[in-house]
Amino acid sequence: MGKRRRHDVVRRWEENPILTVEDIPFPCNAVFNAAAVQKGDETILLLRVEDLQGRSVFALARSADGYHFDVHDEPVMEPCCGGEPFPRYERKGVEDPRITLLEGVYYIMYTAASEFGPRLALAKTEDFQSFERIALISEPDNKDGVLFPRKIGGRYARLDRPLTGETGNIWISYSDDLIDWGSSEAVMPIRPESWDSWRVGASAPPIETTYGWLEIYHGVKRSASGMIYRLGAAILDLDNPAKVLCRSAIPILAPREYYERVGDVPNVVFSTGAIMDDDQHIRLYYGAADTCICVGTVRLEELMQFCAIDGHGD
Ligand code: BMA
Repeated sequence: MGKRRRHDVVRRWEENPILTVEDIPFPCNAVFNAAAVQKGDETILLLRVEDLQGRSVFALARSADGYHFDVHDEPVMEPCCGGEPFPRYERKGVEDPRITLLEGVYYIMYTAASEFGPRLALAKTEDFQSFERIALISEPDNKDGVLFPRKIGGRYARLDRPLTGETGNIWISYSDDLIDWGSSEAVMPIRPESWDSWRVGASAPPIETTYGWLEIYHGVKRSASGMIYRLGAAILDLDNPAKVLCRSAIPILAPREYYERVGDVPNVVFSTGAIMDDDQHIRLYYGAADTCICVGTVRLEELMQFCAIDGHGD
C-alpha cells in the first residue's frame, strides 16, 4: 500500500496529505507535526495547528483506519490557558507534541515557545478529553524531547536536543519523577559530511523492538537556500540507550513530493509520531513543509536492513 519513491525506504500513502487546513474546523494557517498514538481500535493524532496569529495550539484528530481523520471542533491545548508559570513560556505557542504511553498515562512532551527561547514541557491525559500540564522540564534552548515508554535502569529517560551554538545533537537525560532531569549524556552527534550535518533531533518517541530502541530522528542540512529536513533511523541499546548500535547512512525519507517541497517552510519532512502495529508495520506520521500532515509506511524488518547498510554508530 502506498507509493515508494526511489531511494526512500518509507512508502508514502497515495492520498497524502492526510490533513490540511481545509480539514481543520477553526481558522488557522497550517497543520503539521502531529503526535500519534494507537488507543484500542483508534488512532489518535495530537496536531500542531498554527492559528491566524501565528502561534501554535494543539488539536485532536481521531481515525478508525489510521489514514482518514476527523478533527475536533476546538483546540485542546492553547498557549493562553495553562496555569502559572506556563503562559509566560508559551507566549509564542505550544509546538511539536510527542505522546508516550507510560505506566497507563499518556504523557505529552512538547516545546513551549517564547521570547525566552524554546523549552521542553510535559503534560498528560488519560482520556484525551482533559489535558493537564505538569511542568517545564528544561532550560532553553532545548527541543525535540521524547519520553521512553518505560523506565530504564530504574529511572525515567528522555532524549532531547539542546542547542550548541547553532548546531545541535541528540542527548539523553534521566529522572526519578519526570520533573527534575539530569545525568545527561550525548547520544548521537551530527555527521559533518552528511545529510544530517547541521542538526539532529529525536522525532518519534522510541519504539521498543527486539533489535533495540528504534529511534526515528530528523537530520538537517544547511543549503544555500535554507535548511533541508530529512528523516533517518537509529537503533539504541535497550539497557543503555546512550549507545547507538546502528544508524542509517542515508535518509529513510527525504522531501521529494510537491507538498514536501513547497509550503510555509520548504523542503521539510518532520515526524513527531510513529505507530508500530502488532505485525511490525510502522505508520510514520510527518509534517510536510510545515503546512500539512502526511503518512508513510515501512516494515520494521525493512528499516533494520536499511540501517545495516553501512550504518554503524557515528
Ligand atoms: C524545527 C521545528 C519544527 C519545524 C522544523 C522545520 O526547528 O521547529 O517544528 O517543523 O523546524 O521548520
